[in-house]
Amino acid sequence: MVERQQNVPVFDAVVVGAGFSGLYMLQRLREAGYSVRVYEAGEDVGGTWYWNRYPGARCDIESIYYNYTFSEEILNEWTWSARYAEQPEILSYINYVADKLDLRRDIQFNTRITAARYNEQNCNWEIRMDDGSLVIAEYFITALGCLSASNVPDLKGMDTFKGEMYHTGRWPHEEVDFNGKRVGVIGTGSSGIQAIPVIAKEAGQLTVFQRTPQYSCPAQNHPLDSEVISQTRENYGELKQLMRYSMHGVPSGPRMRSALEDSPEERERLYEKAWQEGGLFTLTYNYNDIGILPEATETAASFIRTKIKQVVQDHDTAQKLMPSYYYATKRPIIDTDYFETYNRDNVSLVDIKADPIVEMTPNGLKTTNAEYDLDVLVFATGFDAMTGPLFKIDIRGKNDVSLKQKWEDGANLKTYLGLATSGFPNMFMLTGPQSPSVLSNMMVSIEQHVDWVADCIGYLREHHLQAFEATAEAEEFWSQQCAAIADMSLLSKTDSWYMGANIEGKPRGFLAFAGGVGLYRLICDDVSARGYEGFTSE
Ligand code: FAD
Ligand code: N01
Repeated sequence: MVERQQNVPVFDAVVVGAGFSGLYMLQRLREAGYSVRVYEAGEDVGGTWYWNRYPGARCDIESIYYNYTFSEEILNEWTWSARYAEQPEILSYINYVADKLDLRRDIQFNTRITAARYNEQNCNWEIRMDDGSLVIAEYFITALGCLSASNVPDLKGMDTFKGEMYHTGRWPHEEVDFNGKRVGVIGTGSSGIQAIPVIAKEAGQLTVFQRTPQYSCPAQNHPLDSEVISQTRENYGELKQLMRYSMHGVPSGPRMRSALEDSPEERERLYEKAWQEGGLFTLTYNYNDIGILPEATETAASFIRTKIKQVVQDHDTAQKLMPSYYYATKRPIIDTDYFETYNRDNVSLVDIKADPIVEMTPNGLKTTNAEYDLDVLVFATGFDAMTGPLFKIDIRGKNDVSLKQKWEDGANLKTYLGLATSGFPNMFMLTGPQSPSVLSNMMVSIEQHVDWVADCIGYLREHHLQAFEATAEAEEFWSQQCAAIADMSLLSKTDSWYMGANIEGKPRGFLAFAGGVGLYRLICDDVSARGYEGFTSE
C-alpha cells in the first residue's frame, strides 16, 4: 500500500489515452470543474489516427458522421474533404479539436501507464507510470482504445531478417520508401486491404501472404461537394438523433425485409446498386437478416464472390481470394481497387493456409513450399482487441485481484454494460468489452460512454457516494445477455477478432454488445434513471 506521500499528485480523475475517447472525457470532466490528468503513451493526441499512418489508411464510416457531435461550433467549423477522409486529415481534425479546447495542457505525453491499484481504505486509485512515478485519483478511467495493442506474430527467425519491418498500427512518422523494392504484406483485414493497393503502385514486387480471404466492397470514395456539407450541417440535429438510436451509429438502418423474400433477380439488382453506391453497410442494409440467417447471408456472400471472379483475371488467384465465412460476421470492409490490384504484374498472392509460413530468414520469408526474398515486410496482422490494452496494465481491484486474473478464462469476462466490472470500484472503461464499440460508428459509442460516465461522476459527487461498483449479479446478467444476443446471429460462428480468435491462446467469447447502439443507450439511460441500478456504493 502506498503511504500518502507529499509529492504524489492527486486528481479527481485520471484518464488513460488521448484518442477520441480520452480527449472528450477530459473536456467533459474539466467543464464540470474536476481536476483531471490524461496520460498518453504516444507523443501527441490522436490515438488510432496517431499510430496508424500506413499508406491508404482512412475511415470506413462517412467522414461527416465520423466526428464529434457534442459541439455545434466544431461541427460548423470543420469541413471534410472526402466521403472517407484519409488518416492525415482525421489526425488534423483531432489536433484542431485539441487546440480549440486547449486540451494539451492537461495531458502528459510519452507516458505509459503500467499499473493501477485500488486502495480500499482511501477509495481511490494509485496509478503508476513507466518511469516509476505515481499519481492518485478517485476515478480511474481507461480510454485505451479497442484496437491499440498491435498483434505482431512471433515468427521463427524474425530477428535475423536484414530488411525493414513495420506493423500498420505502429507506422513510422517518416515516409516509408517502397520504390522498386520487394515488399511482403502479411494480413488481409481492413488495414491490409487499404494498404495493399497503395503499396503495389510503388513497390517493385509485392507479395501478399493471406491466411483468410475477405469479403470487401468498393468504398466509392469521392470528394464531398459543398451542397452535401451544407445540407448535413442544416440537418445535423435530426441526423444526430437518428445516429444515436440506430443499430450501428449511422443515420440509416436495415430495411425490414428478409433477403429470402425477394426474387434472385431483385436481390441482384439491389446488391448491384449497393456495389455501385459503395459504403460500409449499404449492401447489408438491403435486408435485416444478413449476418443472422445462413441462407440470407449466403445471398450477399455469393454476390461478392461473383464480383471477385469478374474482377480478378487470373483464375487461381481469384480462387484463393474466395471468402467462405459467414459474410458480415467480421467488420465489413470497403476498399479502393483491392481486388483490381491482383491484376497487376508486380503483385502475387500466397495462400498461407495451404502453404504456411515456416520462418523468416535474413533475406525474407520461407513457406513450406517456397522462399520469398524481401526488402520490406509489412505486418497488417491486426490487434489483440478489446482486452489486450487493458491487460497490458497491471490493474488490481479489491483484495488485490488483477483484472487479468478475474477475466482469465473467456467465460469469466464479465462487465456491467461494458463500462464497469465488479471488484474494481470507481473504474470506468470507455468502449470497454461488452459494449457496442467496435460494432458501430465508434464516435457515437464514444460520446455516449463519455457522457454517461461524466453524468455518473456528477451524481456520485452530488450524493457523496464513494466506492461505486458494479454488482456481481448485474455483471453476470449483462454478460449472459451479451453472449445470448451474439448467439442470435452468426457473429459467434466465425473465427474473428470479435471472438478473440486471432490471438493464439486467447479465450474465445464474443467481446461486444451486438444489440445496437440505440438499444444500448436506452438501457444505460434506464440504469442511471433508476439511481444506477446494478451498482453499489458506500
Ligand atoms: P484510440 O484511438 O485507440 O486511443 C487510445 C490511446 O490510448 C492510444 O493513443 C494509446 O497510445 C493510448 N494508450 C493505450 N494504452 C495506454 C497505456 N497503458 N498508457 C498510456 N496510453 C495508453 N472506427 C470507426 O467507427 N470508424 C472508422 O472508420 C474507423 N477506422 C479505423 C481505422 C483503423 C486503422 C483502426 C485501427 C481503427 C479504426 N476505427 C474506426 C476504430 C477506432 O479505433 C475508433 O474509431 C477510435 O479512433 C478509437 O478512439 P479511442 O480514443 O477510444 O481509442
Ligand atoms: O486487423 P484484422 P486489421 N499469420 O485482425 C492476419 C479496424 N480498422 O488491422 O483473418 C498470418 O482484421 C489475419 O488473418 P485471419 C476495423 O475495425 C478499420 O486489418 O485472422 N496472418 C487477417 O487477415 C478492423 O476490423 C479500418 O486468418 C495473420 C489480418 O492479419 C480492425 O481495425 C482500417 C496472423 C488481420 O486482420 C482490425 O483490422 C483498419 C498470423 N500470425 C482497421 N495474425 C477502416 O477501414 C493475423 N493475421 C476504417
